[in-house]
Amino acid sequence: MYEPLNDGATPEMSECRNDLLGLLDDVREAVSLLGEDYSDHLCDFESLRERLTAGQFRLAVLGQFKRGKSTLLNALLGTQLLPTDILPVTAIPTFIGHGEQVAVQVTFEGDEASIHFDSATEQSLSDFLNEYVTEAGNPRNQRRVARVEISHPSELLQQGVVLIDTPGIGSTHKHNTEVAYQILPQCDAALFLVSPDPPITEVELTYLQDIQQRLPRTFFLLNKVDFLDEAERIASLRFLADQLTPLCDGVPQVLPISARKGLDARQNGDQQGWRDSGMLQVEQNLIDFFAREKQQILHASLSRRTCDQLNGTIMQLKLSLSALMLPESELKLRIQQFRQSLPAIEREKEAAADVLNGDLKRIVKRLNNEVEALRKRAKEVILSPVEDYIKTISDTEELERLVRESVVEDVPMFFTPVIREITATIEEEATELLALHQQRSNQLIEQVRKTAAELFDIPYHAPSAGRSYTAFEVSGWSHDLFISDMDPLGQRISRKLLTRKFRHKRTVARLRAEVLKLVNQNVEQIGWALRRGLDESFRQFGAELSEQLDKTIVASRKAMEIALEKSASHSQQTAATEARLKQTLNTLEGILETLAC
Ligand SMILES: Nc1nc2c(ncn2[C@@H]2O[C@H](COP(=O)(O)OP(=O)(O)OP(=O)(O)O)[C@@H](O)[C@H]2O)c(=O)[nH]1
Ligand SMILES: [Mg+2]
Repeated sequence: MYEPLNDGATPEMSECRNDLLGLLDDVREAVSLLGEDYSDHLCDFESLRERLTAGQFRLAVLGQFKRGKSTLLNALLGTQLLPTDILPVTAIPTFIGHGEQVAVQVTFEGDEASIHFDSATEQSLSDFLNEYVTEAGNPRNQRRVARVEISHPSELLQQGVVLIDTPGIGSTHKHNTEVAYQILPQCDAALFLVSPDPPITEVELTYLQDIQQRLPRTFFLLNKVDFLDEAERIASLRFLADQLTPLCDGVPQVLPISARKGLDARQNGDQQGWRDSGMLQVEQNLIDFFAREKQQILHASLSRRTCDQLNGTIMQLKLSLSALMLPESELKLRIQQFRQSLPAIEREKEAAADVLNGDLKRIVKRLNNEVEALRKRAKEVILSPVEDYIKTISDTEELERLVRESVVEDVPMFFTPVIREITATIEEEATELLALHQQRSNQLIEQVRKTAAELFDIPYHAPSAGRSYTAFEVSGWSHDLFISDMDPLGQRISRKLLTRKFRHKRTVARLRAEVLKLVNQNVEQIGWALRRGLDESFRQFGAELSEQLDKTIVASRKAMEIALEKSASHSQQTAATEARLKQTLNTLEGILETLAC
């Protein structure tokens, strides 16, 4: 349905993608020879291939009902297209991808033919959507809609990004909550929306926990800040940060926005209004994120899923082959033994997670020491020319001007190389630590496979190399992040009230305090970004490992159950079937080796 115009991939990324595509084609060909028993596996590989060809990166807007998810997407698209209301509205996930013109496609469960709708008027498109995606138009999904896709010419979507509008959780429509959970495996990253009315709830925090476990990246937005005055806005952001911090293992960045004001501004071509609504910042962050990380996250996540699925299929093949030789009673006994081995593996998994957390704490402590050393150095370097001016310049206005100029220049000049330096040190340490964890976790996964393999007398070969891990990265540094503006207040008051000499003395004291404050703010900002990068990397890493292990266990168990079924039905496997299984097994093992995961 969508046209991926330009997926923003570098030539290296395109080459990687083509390689993966080629491998998936080979897998498809090999697995399709295996017939019905492996049709699930075939579907999984097909859908991976589709994702890869479309180059689609799926960013979902998630949150409680009525937080303004659909309004936010309308603002980003610059049109009142998705239905919004004060009552729970969105009932069907709606995928929005790039296309030359606005059009809607509705696909149904079962045999019903899909509907394509395009129209020149925004209103008729919106009315059409109302009938299919809203609770009012399509209560409890009576129309059996499987999927709604919108194509839209928005620039934001040009690089193969698909935005997903989702039903809100927590309303009286329980099925909406279910759908909001079910959509998670189809997403690559999330925009999590909350608002101050009421503040974040327990239900949202539980949902967020699930999101954090499954998705490598979540952005946080506090919507509807147009309801708040400045003090309320600060209090709301602080409260939200307090609530989110334990779940994010660090203080997350939350952008305050008004999606409604943003939408109004977009529709009226009001640039200042767009900026004031906070939506410009959201848009820029997203564009930045898509340019920097989209391809990497997508490729990594699809390669990982391909490896996981290949491992599952290979395991099933091996077990099928082994089960051919075993009597049913013996097979049952071995399945039971496998189950009994799982609690010990679960305990080891918990222990590995504890070690990972401990390492994160240690590295954060080291970082804090580095940040304190940086604070000391920054004070010396940035305050020193200021002190020189204070000693030599007696004209108060001139002093003020020179100090300001020097600070604006010195802050980025000092901090740019320093950030690079600290980042490199921390990156190196984090990468080393994570590589060790990777090894431990590979061993654990191997243990599951080995247990199953030994129980079923399958010759066992450990994979030649584990994946190397280099994902730690401090995200989002740019020069805009340096704070180099000093507080302009104070000067006018003192000019009126104080004598010249006294005024100069007061100005000197104020300038020193302001420069010091500025240094501290910058240092805090750097520390915060690095801590966040660490938290994010370790969290993502832990979640990935846990998922890999769980998948291995499920795949092994399923393979055994299928084998048992076969054995129970006494199906006579011919030599030809056995040969076919073996041949496919060889092909898939070769492909897995090429993928090196
Ligand atoms: N004041 C204010 N109202 C907003 C803002 N954003 C959305 N709203 C209003 O909040 C209500 C809910 O907005 P929707 O976009 O439908 O919310 P949703 O999260 O998509 O809701 P569900 O689809 O039911 O989960 C509507 O009346 C919007 O006009 C905002 O920034 N400020
Ligand atoms: Mg909605």
